Amino acid sequence: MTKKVIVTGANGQDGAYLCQSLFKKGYEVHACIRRGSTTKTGRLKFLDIIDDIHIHQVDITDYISVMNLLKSIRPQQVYNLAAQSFVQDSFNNPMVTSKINLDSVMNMLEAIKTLEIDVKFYQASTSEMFGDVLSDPQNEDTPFNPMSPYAISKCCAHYLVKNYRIAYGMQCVSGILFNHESELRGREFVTRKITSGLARLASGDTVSIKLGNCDSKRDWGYAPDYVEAMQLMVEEKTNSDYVVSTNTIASVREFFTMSALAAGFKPVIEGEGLNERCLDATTNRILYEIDKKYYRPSDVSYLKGDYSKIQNDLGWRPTHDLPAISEKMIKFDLKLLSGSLSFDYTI
Ligand code: NAP
Ligand code: G4F
Repeated sequence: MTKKVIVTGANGQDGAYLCQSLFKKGYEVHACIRRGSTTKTGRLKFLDIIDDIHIHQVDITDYISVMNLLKSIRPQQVYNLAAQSFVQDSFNNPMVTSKINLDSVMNMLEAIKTLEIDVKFYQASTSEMFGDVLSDPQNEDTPFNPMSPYAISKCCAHYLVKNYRIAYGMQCVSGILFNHESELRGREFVTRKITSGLARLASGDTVSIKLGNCDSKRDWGYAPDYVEAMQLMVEEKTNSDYVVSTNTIASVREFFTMSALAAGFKPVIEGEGLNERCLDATTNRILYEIDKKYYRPSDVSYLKGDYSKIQNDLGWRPTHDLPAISEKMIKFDLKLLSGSLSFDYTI
């Protein structure tokens, strides 16, 4: 029998790759997206799967809508990826962030419990929950120390999933995923902001990229690898949470430098703090400058994940290192600007 699966946040970076991967493996994919004045399906169209999956317009913050979705499909698997996922925005909109990131999980779990559906539920937890880290590297036993309304909402959702598992014996797991990027990453996140900005500069534009805290270090992986890890967690018999990461770190500054080299620049960094900037040694043009508006009220300065549990239990490991990811993103952004590729994830 074909397995039915619901993916929320289906037109997000991870959602689109996940729908594609599940469809290729023979699942009946029900993609849940939010209704807007224009319905956003740009990533699903770009991956050429829009006609292969079932699209449902559902606001996951609305219990009745979630209940009706689950009742009508009665899936075997649910991947809950929908979220207000931009940390910086969560400082400006903490209530919306909490509503989307927490209420949606409560709605899903309550509806599954009430309908008594035999379903495995996956929750998109995050390394941001480790926040101001209390041990290094971070693994499944590292205590949480969140530093933003986003991270706090994700901690609450994480504990909710754990509680439904313990209290009601429900099959629900959380993947604690470290940062993962790709050609389909949203432009507000720093990696894509850098690669799309560099492609613009390489194509002749002269307006420099404005960045915030370049000392920040992250454990960056490749999104298509990470959606495979999610599926391994859902397919496994036991209900276990897993860290998914690369166990390698780089600073924002280091990511910028490798991306600038991949775009054909010769980056030279000078100055400190708010006066830091990066020049191209060949043309003397400014590539980036610091703008304090991109600093966060409280930031996470360092994240490094230990993925040995998922490697040992489920055989998962990352297949892309950061220079390879950066190069893919730069090439993609250059093609978009040259017009040889067409993709608009905002529609
Ligand atoms: P993303 O690109 O921002 O996608 C999030 C999706 O959620 C968007 O398509 C958005 O729809 C949808 N959404 C937001 N509010 C909704 C609502 N009320 N009803 C229905 N859909 C709604 O995020 P991502 O990078 O794919 O991440 C997927 C999940 O993993 C998120 O939960 C994120 O917090 C978590 N996560 C991500 C990373 C990472 O590095 N990428 C790491 C750890 C955890 P619109 O397009 O209409 O706004
Ligand atoms: O790319 P970012 O916005 O990603 P962040 O905050 O780490 O969050 C992402 O990863 C999380 C997993 O750990 C996910 F849960 C979350 O949904 C999201 O996908 O920022 C990365 C770092 C930060 O320290 C930030 O302060 O880069 C620093 N940064 C420096 N300049 C900047 C900028 N970030 C952004 N977005 N824009 C800048 O100009």
